[in-house]
Amino acid sequence: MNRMRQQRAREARLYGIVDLGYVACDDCVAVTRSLLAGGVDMLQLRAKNYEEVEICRLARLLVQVCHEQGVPFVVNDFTRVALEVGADGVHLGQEDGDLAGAAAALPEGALVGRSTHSPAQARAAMEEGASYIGFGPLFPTPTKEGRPGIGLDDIPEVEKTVGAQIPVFCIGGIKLDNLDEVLASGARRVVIVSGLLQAPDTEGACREARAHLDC
Ligand code: TZP
Ligand code: MG
Repeated sequence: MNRMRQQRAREARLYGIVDLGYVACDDCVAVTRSLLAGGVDMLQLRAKNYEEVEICRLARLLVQVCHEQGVPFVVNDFTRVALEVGADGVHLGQEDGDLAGAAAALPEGALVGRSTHSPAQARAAMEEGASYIGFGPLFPTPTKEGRPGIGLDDIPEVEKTVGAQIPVFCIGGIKLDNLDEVLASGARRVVIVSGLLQAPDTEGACREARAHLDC
Protein backbone atom coordinates (compact mmCIF):
# COMPACT_ATOMS: atom_id res chain seq x y z
CA MET A 1 0.00 0.00 0.00
CA ASN A 2 1.42 3.38 -0.88
CA ARG A 3 2.14 6.00 1.79
CA MET A 4 -0.78 8.22 0.88
CA ARG A 5 -3.32 5.42 1.33
CA GLN A 6 -1.56 4.25 4.47
CA GLN A 7 -1.98 7.69 5.99
CA ARG A 8 -5.58 7.93 4.79
CA ALA A 9 -6.33 4.64 6.57
CA ARG A 10 -4.62 5.80 9.77
CA GLU A 11 -6.65 8.99 9.85
CA ALA A 12 -9.91 7.61 8.46
CA ARG A 13 -13.11 8.70 10.13
CA LEU A 14 -15.77 7.57 7.67
CA TYR A 15 -15.55 4.00 6.35
CA GLY A 16 -18.00 2.95 3.66
CA ILE A 17 -18.96 -0.57 2.66
CA VAL A 18 -20.31 -1.63 -0.72
CA ASP A 19 -22.49 -4.43 0.60
CA LEU A 20 -24.04 -6.63 -2.06
CA GLY A 21 -27.01 -7.14 0.24
CA TYR A 22 -27.95 -3.59 -0.76
CA VAL A 23 -26.16 -2.99 -4.05
CA ALA A 24 -26.60 -4.93 -7.30
CA CYS A 25 -23.36 -6.13 -8.87
CA ASP A 26 -23.97 -3.94 -11.90
CA ASP A 27 -24.25 -0.87 -9.66
CA CYS A 28 -21.12 -1.48 -7.60
CA VAL A 29 -18.88 0.88 -9.50
CA ALA A 30 -21.40 3.72 -9.59
CA VAL A 31 -22.14 3.34 -5.88
CA THR A 32 -18.43 3.28 -5.10
CA ARG A 33 -17.99 6.49 -7.06
CA SER A 34 -20.83 8.10 -5.08
CA LEU A 35 -19.31 7.04 -1.75
CA LEU A 36 -15.92 8.38 -2.80
CA ALA A 37 -17.38 11.63 -4.11
CA GLY A 38 -19.18 12.03 -0.78
CA GLY A 39 -15.89 11.70 1.07
CA VAL A 40 -15.48 8.22 2.54
CA ASP A 41 -11.89 7.69 3.68
CA MET A 42 -11.88 3.94 3.21
CA LEU A 43 -14.00 1.44 1.33
CA GLN A 44 -14.77 -2.26 1.71
CA LEU A 45 -16.43 -4.76 -0.59
CA ARG A 46 -18.69 -7.08 1.43
CA ALA A 47 -20.31 -9.86 -0.56
CA LYS A 48 -21.96 -12.53 1.52
CA ASN A 49 -23.03 -15.68 -0.34
CA TYR A 50 -21.28 -14.78 -3.57
CA GLU A 51 -18.81 -16.99 -5.43
CA GLU A 52 -15.20 -16.07 -4.94
CA VAL A 53 -14.73 -15.63 -8.68
CA GLU A 54 -17.49 -13.00 -8.80
CA ILE A 55 -16.12 -11.21 -5.73
CA CYS A 56 -12.75 -11.17 -7.43
CA ARG A 57 -14.21 -9.68 -10.61
CA LEU A 58 -15.94 -6.90 -8.67
CA ALA A 59 -12.97 -6.26 -6.39
CA ARG A 60 -10.79 -5.71 -9.47
CA LEU A 61 -13.15 -2.96 -10.62
CA LEU A 62 -13.49 -1.30 -7.23
CA VAL A 63 -9.81 -1.33 -6.33
CA GLN A 64 -9.09 0.70 -9.43
CA VAL A 65 -11.82 3.26 -8.71
CA CYS A 66 -10.66 3.63 -5.10
CA HIS A 67 -7.01 3.94 -5.96
CA GLU A 68 -7.72 6.64 -8.55
CA GLN A 69 -9.00 8.68 -5.60
CA GLY A 70 -6.27 7.65 -3.15
CA VAL A 71 -8.73 5.71 -1.01
CA PRO A 72 -7.74 2.40 0.63
CA PHE A 73 -9.75 -0.59 -0.54
CA VAL A 74 -10.39 -3.64 1.65
CA VAL A 75 -12.01 -6.98 0.86
CA ASN A 76 -14.29 -8.64 3.39
CA ASP A 77 -13.51 -12.26 4.29
CA PHE A 78 -11.29 -13.25 1.33
CA THR A 79 -7.57 -12.74 1.88
CA ARG A 80 -6.86 -14.54 -1.39
CA VAL A 81 -9.03 -12.10 -3.33
CA ALA A 82 -7.37 -9.15 -1.60
CA LEU A 83 -3.99 -10.45 -2.67
CA GLU A 84 -5.07 -11.24 -6.20
CA VAL A 85 -6.57 -7.85 -6.98
CA GLY A 86 -3.97 -5.71 -5.19
CA ALA A 87 -6.34 -4.53 -2.47
CA ASP A 88 -4.95 -2.68 0.54
CA GLY A 89 -6.14 -5.31 2.96
CA VAL A 90 -8.72 -7.71 4.25
CA HIS A 91 -11.40 -7.51 6.93
CA LEU A 92 -12.00 -10.59 9.07
CA GLY A 93 -14.71 -11.43 11.57
CA GLN A 94 -14.23 -13.36 14.81
CA GLU A 95 -14.69 -16.67 12.97
CA ASP A 96 -12.62 -15.85 9.91
CA GLY A 97 -9.21 -17.07 11.01
CA ASP A 98 -6.13 -15.59 12.57
CA LEU A 99 -4.86 -12.16 11.69
CA ALA A 100 -1.22 -13.17 11.55
CA GLY A 101 -1.94 -15.69 8.79
CA ALA A 102 -3.73 -13.06 6.73
CA ALA A 103 -0.99 -10.50 7.31
CA ALA A 104 1.64 -13.03 6.27
CA ALA A 105 -0.23 -13.79 3.04
CA LEU A 106 -0.51 -10.11 2.06
CA PRO A 107 2.21 -7.59 1.18
CA GLU A 108 3.94 -5.91 4.07
CA GLY A 109 1.90 -3.08 5.56
CA ALA A 110 -1.44 -4.40 4.29
CA LEU A 111 -4.46 -3.68 6.45
CA VAL A 112 -5.93 -6.53 8.43
CA GLY A 113 -9.13 -5.43 10.14
CA ARG A 114 -11.15 -7.36 12.68
CA SER A 115 -14.81 -7.16 13.71
CA THR A 116 -15.22 -7.05 17.49
CA HIS A 117 -18.32 -7.16 19.65
CA SER A 118 -17.04 -6.44 23.16
CA PRO A 119 -14.19 -4.57 24.85
CA ALA A 120 -12.44 -7.90 25.51
CA GLN A 121 -12.56 -8.82 21.82
CA ALA A 122 -11.37 -5.32 20.91
CA ARG A 123 -8.31 -5.65 23.14
CA ALA A 124 -7.65 -9.18 21.90
CA ALA A 125 -7.76 -8.03 18.27
CA MET A 126 -5.29 -5.25 18.99
CA GLU A 127 -2.97 -7.69 20.76
CA GLU A 128 -3.29 -10.06 17.81
CA GLY A 129 -2.03 -7.33 15.52
CA ALA A 130 -5.18 -5.88 13.92
CA SER A 131 -4.54 -2.77 11.85
CA TYR A 132 -7.93 -1.46 12.89
CA ILE A 133 -11.13 -2.82 14.41
CA GLY A 134 -14.84 -2.51 13.86
CA PHE A 135 -16.67 -2.26 17.20
CA GLY A 136 -20.35 -3.12 17.30
CA PRO A 137 -23.05 -3.54 16.24
CA LEU A 138 -23.92 -0.59 18.44
CA PHE A 139 -27.58 -0.98 17.47
CA PRO A 140 -29.34 -4.04 16.04
CA THR A 141 -29.17 -3.88 12.26
CA PRO A 142 -30.54 -5.87 9.33
CA THR A 143 -27.08 -5.64 7.73
CA LYS A 144 -25.80 -8.04 10.39
CA GLU A 145 -28.80 -10.11 11.33
CA GLY A 146 -28.91 -12.07 14.56
CA ARG A 147 -26.49 -9.92 16.51
CA PRO A 148 -27.74 -7.89 19.44
CA GLY A 149 -26.83 -4.23 19.72
CA ILE A 150 -24.07 -3.72 22.27
CA GLY A 151 -25.03 -0.11 23.00
CA LEU A 152 -22.85 2.91 23.50
CA ASP A 153 -21.58 2.48 27.05
CA ASP A 154 -18.31 0.69 26.24
CA ILE A 155 -17.17 3.14 23.57
CA PRO A 156 -15.16 5.44 25.89
CA GLU A 157 -13.18 2.55 27.37
CA VAL A 158 -12.45 0.99 23.99
CA GLU A 159 -11.46 4.35 22.51
CA LYS A 160 -9.18 5.08 25.45
CA THR A 161 -7.41 1.73 25.40
CA VAL A 162 -7.54 0.30 21.88
CA GLY A 163 -8.27 3.61 20.14
CA ALA A 164 -5.02 5.04 21.45
CA GLN A 165 -3.14 2.41 19.42
CA ILE A 166 -5.20 1.60 16.32
CA PRO A 167 -8.30 3.05 14.65
CA VAL A 168 -11.59 1.95 16.21
CA PHE A 169 -14.58 2.21 13.88
CA CYS A 170 -17.94 2.08 15.59
CA ILE A 171 -20.45 0.22 13.45
CA GLY A 172 -23.97 -1.10 13.36
CA GLY A 173 -27.20 0.81 12.94
CA ILE A 174 -25.47 4.18 12.64
CA LYS A 175 -27.56 6.65 10.65
CA LEU A 176 -27.38 10.36 10.03
CA ASP A 177 -29.96 10.92 12.73
CA ASN A 178 -28.11 9.07 15.50
CA LEU A 179 -24.57 9.94 14.46
CA ASP A 180 -24.32 12.86 16.87
CA GLU A 181 -25.37 10.62 19.74
CA VAL A 182 -22.72 8.05 18.73
CA LEU A 183 -20.05 10.75 18.52
CA ALA A 184 -21.15 12.24 21.85
CA SER A 185 -20.60 8.80 23.37
CA GLY A 186 -16.93 8.99 22.46
CA ALA A 187 -16.80 7.46 18.99
CA ARG A 188 -14.30 9.11 16.67
CA ARG A 189 -14.67 6.97 13.56
CA VAL A 190 -17.65 5.17 12.09
CA VAL A 191 -18.71 2.68 9.48
CA ILE A 192 -22.12 3.40 7.98
CA VAL A 193 -23.57 0.87 5.57
CA SER A 194 -27.34 0.99 5.01
CA GLY A 195 -27.47 4.60 6.22
CA LEU A 196 -25.50 5.54 3.12
CA LEU A 197 -26.52 2.85 0.64
CA GLN A 198 -30.25 3.20 1.24
CA ALA A 199 -30.21 6.99 1.28
CA PRO A 200 -31.97 8.54 -1.73
CA ASP A 201 -28.72 10.40 -2.41
CA THR A 202 -25.71 8.36 -1.28
CA GLU A 203 -23.17 11.04 -2.07
CA GLY A 204 -25.18 13.67 -0.20
CA ALA A 205 -25.60 11.34 2.79
CA CYS A 206 -21.82 10.86 2.90
CA ARG A 207 -21.27 14.59 2.81
CA GLU A 208 -23.71 15.06 5.65
CA ALA A 209 -22.03 12.32 7.70
CA ARG A 210 -18.67 13.98 7.05
CA ALA A 211 -20.00 17.31 8.23
CA HIS A 212 -21.01 15.69 11.55
CA LEU A 213 -17.65 13.93 11.87
CA ASP A 214 -15.56 16.97 11.01
CA CYS A 215 -17.14 19.42 13.42
N1 TZP B 1 -20.54 -5.57 11.47
C1 TZP B 1 -21.11 -5.18 12.62
S1 TZP B 1 -22.53 -4.34 12.33
C2 TZP B 1 -22.37 -4.49 10.66
C3 TZP B 1 -21.23 -5.20 10.37
C4 TZP B 1 -20.76 -5.54 9.03
C5 TZP B 1 -23.34 -3.94 9.70
C6 TZP B 1 -23.43 -2.46 9.73
O1 TZP B 1 -24.34 -2.04 8.78
P1 TZP B 1 -25.36 -0.86 9.02
O2 TZP B 1 -26.31 -0.96 7.85
O3 TZP B 1 -24.60 0.43 8.99
O4 TZP B 1 -26.05 -1.11 10.31
MG1 MG C 1 -16.39 -12.32 7.85
